[in-house]
Amino acid sequence: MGSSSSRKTGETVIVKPVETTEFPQDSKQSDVKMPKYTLINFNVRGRGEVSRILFALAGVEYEDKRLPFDGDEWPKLKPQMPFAQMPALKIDDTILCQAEAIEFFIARTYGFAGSGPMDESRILMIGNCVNDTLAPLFRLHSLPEEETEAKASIHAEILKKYVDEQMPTYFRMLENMLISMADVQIVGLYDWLGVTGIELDMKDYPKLRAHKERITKEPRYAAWVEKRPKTRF
Ligand SMILES: N[C@@H](CCC(=O)N[C@@H](CS)C(=O)NCC(=O)O)C(=O)O
Repeated sequence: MGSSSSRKTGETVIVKPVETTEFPQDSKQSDVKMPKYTLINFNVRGRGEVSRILFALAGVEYEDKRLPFDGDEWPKLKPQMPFAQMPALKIDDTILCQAEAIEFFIARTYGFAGSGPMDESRILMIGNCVNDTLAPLFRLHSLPEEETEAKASIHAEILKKYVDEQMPTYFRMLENMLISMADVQIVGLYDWLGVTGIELDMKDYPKLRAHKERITKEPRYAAWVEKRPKTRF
Protein backbone atom coordinates (compact mmCIF):
# COMPACT_ATOMS: atom_id res chain seq x y z
CA MET A 1 0.00 0.00 0.00
CA GLY A 2 1.52 3.32 -1.05
CA SER A 3 1.94 5.73 1.82
CA SER A 4 1.50 9.49 1.41
CA SER A 5 5.24 9.93 2.18
CA SER A 6 6.15 8.13 -1.07
CA ARG A 7 4.03 10.54 -3.16
CA LYS A 8 5.74 13.21 -5.19
CA THR A 9 4.57 16.82 -4.91
CA GLY A 10 1.99 17.58 -7.61
CA GLU A 11 1.11 13.93 -8.15
CA THR A 12 -2.56 13.33 -8.81
CA VAL A 13 -4.12 11.27 -6.12
CA ILE A 14 -7.08 9.26 -7.22
CA VAL A 15 -9.55 8.86 -4.42
CA LYS A 16 -11.71 5.84 -4.85
CA PRO A 17 -15.31 6.61 -3.91
CA VAL A 18 -16.38 4.92 -0.73
CA GLU A 19 -19.05 2.39 -1.43
CA THR A 20 -22.25 3.38 0.27
CA THR A 21 -25.19 1.25 1.17
CA GLU A 22 -28.31 2.84 -0.24
CA PHE A 23 -31.21 3.05 2.14
CA PRO A 24 -34.15 1.10 0.82
CA GLN A 25 -36.51 3.42 -0.98
CA ASP A 26 -39.27 3.07 1.58
CA SER A 27 -37.20 4.21 4.56
CA LYS A 28 -36.17 7.56 3.07
CA GLN A 29 -37.24 10.51 5.21
CA SER A 30 -39.66 11.88 2.59
CA ASP A 31 -41.52 8.60 2.48
CA VAL A 32 -41.88 8.16 6.24
CA LYS A 33 -45.52 8.46 7.14
CA MET A 34 -46.21 10.35 10.37
CA PRO A 35 -48.60 8.41 12.56
CA LYS A 36 -51.92 9.98 13.39
CA TYR A 37 -51.89 10.88 17.08
CA THR A 38 -55.00 11.47 19.18
CA LEU A 39 -54.58 12.41 22.82
CA ILE A 40 -57.77 11.75 24.75
CA ASN A 41 -58.41 13.32 28.15
CA PHE A 42 -60.97 15.32 30.08
CA ASN A 43 -61.05 19.03 29.29
CA VAL A 44 -58.38 19.84 31.86
CA ARG A 45 -54.62 20.16 31.88
CA GLY A 46 -54.50 17.37 34.48
CA ARG A 47 -52.62 14.21 33.63
CA GLY A 48 -52.57 14.92 29.90
CA GLU A 49 -50.73 18.21 29.97
CA VAL A 50 -47.13 16.98 30.06
CA SER A 51 -47.86 15.04 26.87
CA ARG A 52 -49.46 18.07 25.25
CA ILE A 53 -46.42 20.18 26.15
CA LEU A 54 -44.05 17.56 24.78
CA PHE A 55 -45.99 17.51 21.51
CA ALA A 56 -45.84 21.33 21.43
CA LEU A 57 -42.08 21.34 22.09
CA ALA A 58 -41.57 18.76 19.36
CA GLY A 59 -43.77 20.73 16.95
CA VAL A 60 -45.79 17.59 16.25
CA GLU A 61 -49.41 17.70 15.14
CA TYR A 62 -51.96 15.68 17.06
CA GLU A 63 -55.66 15.75 17.80
CA ASP A 64 -56.28 17.14 21.28
CA LYS A 65 -59.55 15.35 22.06
CA ARG A 66 -61.13 16.70 25.24
CA LEU A 67 -64.18 15.13 26.80
CA PRO A 68 -66.54 16.91 29.20
CA PHE A 69 -66.82 15.58 32.77
CA ASP A 70 -70.57 15.16 32.39
CA GLY A 71 -72.56 13.72 29.52
CA ASP A 72 -72.35 10.23 28.05
CA GLU A 73 -69.25 10.54 25.87
CA TRP A 74 -66.80 9.25 28.52
CA PRO A 75 -69.02 6.41 29.83
CA LYS A 76 -69.38 5.20 26.22
CA LEU A 77 -65.65 5.39 25.52
CA LYS A 78 -64.47 3.99 28.88
CA PRO A 79 -64.83 0.28 27.99
CA GLN A 80 -62.56 0.80 24.97
CA MET A 81 -59.70 2.13 27.10
CA PRO A 82 -57.10 -0.46 28.15
CA PHE A 83 -57.41 0.41 31.86
CA ALA A 84 -60.82 2.13 31.65
CA GLN A 85 -59.15 5.48 32.35
CA MET A 86 -57.71 8.54 30.64
CA PRO A 87 -55.42 10.01 29.46
CA ALA A 88 -54.90 7.77 26.45
CA LEU A 89 -52.89 8.21 23.30
CA LYS A 90 -53.99 6.68 20.03
CA ILE A 91 -51.12 6.13 17.61
CA ASP A 92 -52.92 5.17 14.41
CA ASP A 93 -54.81 2.09 15.62
CA THR A 94 -52.72 1.39 18.71
CA ILE A 95 -53.73 2.77 22.07
CA LEU A 96 -51.53 3.58 25.07
CA CYS A 97 -52.63 4.62 28.52
CA GLN A 98 -51.04 5.62 31.85
CA ALA A 99 -49.90 9.24 31.69
CA GLU A 100 -46.23 8.58 32.28
CA ALA A 101 -46.02 5.77 29.72
CA ILE A 102 -47.56 8.12 27.15
CA GLU A 103 -45.16 10.90 28.09
CA PHE A 104 -42.22 8.53 27.80
CA PHE A 105 -43.34 7.34 24.38
CA ILE A 106 -43.48 10.92 23.09
CA ALA A 107 -40.23 11.84 24.85
CA ARG A 108 -38.42 8.81 23.46
CA THR A 109 -39.78 9.38 19.94
CA TYR A 110 -38.99 13.10 19.75
CA GLY A 111 -35.73 13.43 21.68
CA PHE A 112 -36.79 14.43 25.20
CA ALA A 113 -35.49 11.31 26.92
CA GLY A 114 -31.80 12.21 27.04
CA SER A 115 -29.31 9.91 25.44
CA GLY A 116 -29.01 6.37 26.56
CA PRO A 117 -30.31 4.14 29.33
CA MET A 118 -28.77 6.12 32.22
CA ASP A 119 -30.43 9.40 31.15
CA GLU A 120 -33.71 7.58 30.55
CA SER A 121 -33.59 5.98 33.98
CA ARG A 122 -32.77 9.28 35.67
CA ILE A 123 -35.64 10.96 33.85
CA LEU A 124 -37.99 8.22 35.07
CA MET A 125 -36.54 8.52 38.60
CA ILE A 126 -37.41 12.22 38.64
CA GLY A 127 -40.81 11.48 37.10
CA ASN A 128 -41.51 9.07 39.94
CA CYS A 129 -40.54 11.70 42.52
CA VAL A 130 -42.86 14.17 40.81
CA ASN A 131 -45.67 11.59 40.95
CA ASP A 132 -44.94 10.99 44.65
CA THR A 133 -45.43 14.70 45.22
CA LEU A 134 -48.54 14.82 43.06
CA ALA A 135 -50.29 12.13 45.12
CA PRO A 136 -50.65 14.30 48.28
CA LEU A 137 -51.39 17.30 46.04
CA PHE A 138 -54.37 15.47 44.55
CA ARG A 139 -55.52 14.55 48.10
CA LEU A 140 -55.21 18.19 49.08
CA HIS A 141 -57.15 19.28 46.03
CA SER A 142 -60.09 17.02 46.90
CA LEU A 143 -60.37 18.14 50.55
CA PRO A 144 -63.23 20.49 51.44
CA GLU A 145 -62.26 24.09 52.27
CA GLU A 146 -63.06 23.74 56.01
CA GLU A 147 -60.54 20.92 56.56
CA THR A 148 -57.89 23.49 57.39
CA GLU A 149 -55.77 21.32 59.71
CA ALA A 150 -55.59 18.38 57.31
CA LYS A 151 -54.77 20.79 54.49
CA ALA A 152 -51.96 22.43 56.47
CA SER A 153 -50.38 19.09 57.29
CA ILE A 154 -50.44 17.99 53.64
CA HIS A 155 -48.92 21.36 52.65
CA ALA A 156 -46.09 20.81 55.14
CA GLU A 157 -45.55 17.24 53.92
CA ILE A 158 -45.29 18.35 50.30
CA LEU A 159 -42.89 21.18 51.04
CA LYS A 160 -40.61 19.02 53.19
CA LYS A 161 -40.51 16.14 50.74
CA TYR A 162 -40.29 18.15 47.57
CA VAL A 163 -38.46 21.37 48.37
CA ASP A 164 -36.10 20.20 51.10
CA GLU A 165 -35.40 16.56 50.42
CA GLN A 166 -35.79 15.88 46.71
CA MET A 167 -35.61 19.04 44.65
CA PRO A 168 -31.85 19.71 45.01
CA THR A 169 -31.15 16.27 43.52
CA TYR A 170 -33.46 16.86 40.55
CA PHE A 171 -31.42 19.82 39.53
CA ARG A 172 -28.07 18.17 39.94
CA MET A 173 -29.29 15.42 37.61
CA LEU A 174 -30.88 17.67 35.02
CA GLU A 175 -28.08 20.20 34.84
CA ASN A 176 -26.16 18.58 32.04
CA MET A 177 -29.07 17.40 29.93
CA LEU A 178 -30.96 19.07 27.14
CA ILE A 179 -34.64 19.70 27.88
CA SER A 180 -36.17 16.41 28.89
CA MET A 181 -39.53 15.01 29.84
CA ALA A 182 -38.49 15.40 33.51
CA ASP A 183 -38.17 19.19 33.09
CA VAL A 184 -41.68 19.33 31.71
CA GLN A 185 -42.98 17.13 34.54
CA ILE A 186 -41.41 19.48 37.11
CA VAL A 187 -43.02 22.49 35.44
CA GLY A 188 -46.32 20.57 35.55
CA LEU A 189 -45.79 20.20 39.27
CA TYR A 190 -45.46 24.00 39.72
CA ASP A 191 -48.76 24.29 37.93
CA TRP A 192 -50.43 21.88 40.39
CA LEU A 193 -48.83 23.61 43.37
CA GLY A 194 -50.36 26.86 42.12
CA VAL A 195 -53.79 25.28 41.62
CA THR A 196 -53.84 24.01 45.22
CA GLY A 197 -52.65 27.36 46.56
CA ILE A 198 -49.18 26.32 47.69
CA GLU A 199 -46.85 29.27 47.56
CA LEU A 200 -43.41 28.08 46.69
CA ASP A 201 -40.92 30.65 47.90
CA MET A 202 -38.29 30.44 45.22
CA LYS A 203 -36.04 33.22 46.43
CA ASP A 204 -33.51 30.86 48.00
CA TYR A 205 -33.57 28.52 45.02
CA PRO A 206 -31.85 30.25 42.12
CA LYS A 207 -31.53 26.99 40.19
CA LEU A 208 -35.22 26.33 40.53
CA ARG A 209 -36.04 29.84 39.31
CA ALA A 210 -33.64 29.51 36.40
CA HIS A 211 -35.08 26.11 35.54
CA LYS A 212 -38.63 27.38 35.50
CA GLU A 213 -37.64 30.34 33.31
CA ARG A 214 -35.69 28.14 30.94
CA ILE A 215 -38.67 25.91 30.24
CA THR A 216 -41.51 28.39 30.38
CA LYS A 217 -39.68 30.89 28.13
CA GLU A 218 -39.06 28.25 25.48
CA PRO A 219 -40.95 29.80 22.51
CA ARG A 220 -42.93 26.64 21.64
CA TYR A 221 -43.89 26.13 25.26
CA ALA A 222 -44.96 29.78 25.65
CA ALA A 223 -46.96 29.63 22.41
CA TRP A 224 -48.82 26.52 23.62
CA VAL A 225 -49.63 28.11 27.00
CA GLU A 226 -50.98 31.14 25.16
CA LYS A 227 -53.26 29.15 22.87
CA ARG A 228 -54.34 26.21 25.05
CA PRO A 229 -57.92 26.09 26.31
CA LYS A 230 -58.22 27.95 29.61
CA THR A 231 -59.19 25.49 32.33
CA ARG A 232 -58.93 25.72 36.12
CA PHE A 233 -56.52 22.81 36.47
N1 LIG B 1 -52.39 6.28 36.91
C1 LIG B 1 -53.28 6.78 35.88
C2 LIG B 1 -54.43 7.49 36.54
C3 LIG B 1 -55.49 7.85 35.54
C4 LIG B 1 -56.69 8.53 36.17
O1 LIG B 1 -56.85 8.62 37.39
N2 LIG B 1 -57.57 9.02 35.28
C5 LIG B 1 -58.78 9.69 35.70
C6 LIG B 1 -58.77 11.13 35.22
S1 LIG B 1 -57.37 11.99 35.79
C7 LIG B 1 -59.96 9.01 35.00
O2 LIG B 1 -59.84 8.48 33.91
N3 LIG B 1 -61.12 9.09 35.64
C8 LIG B 1 -62.36 8.60 35.09
C9 LIG B 1 -62.65 7.15 35.41
O3 LIG B 1 -61.86 6.49 36.13
O4 LIG B 1 -63.72 6.72 34.96
C10 LIG B 1 -52.48 7.69 34.93
O5 LIG B 1 -51.48 8.26 35.35
O6 LIG B 1 -52.86 7.80 33.76
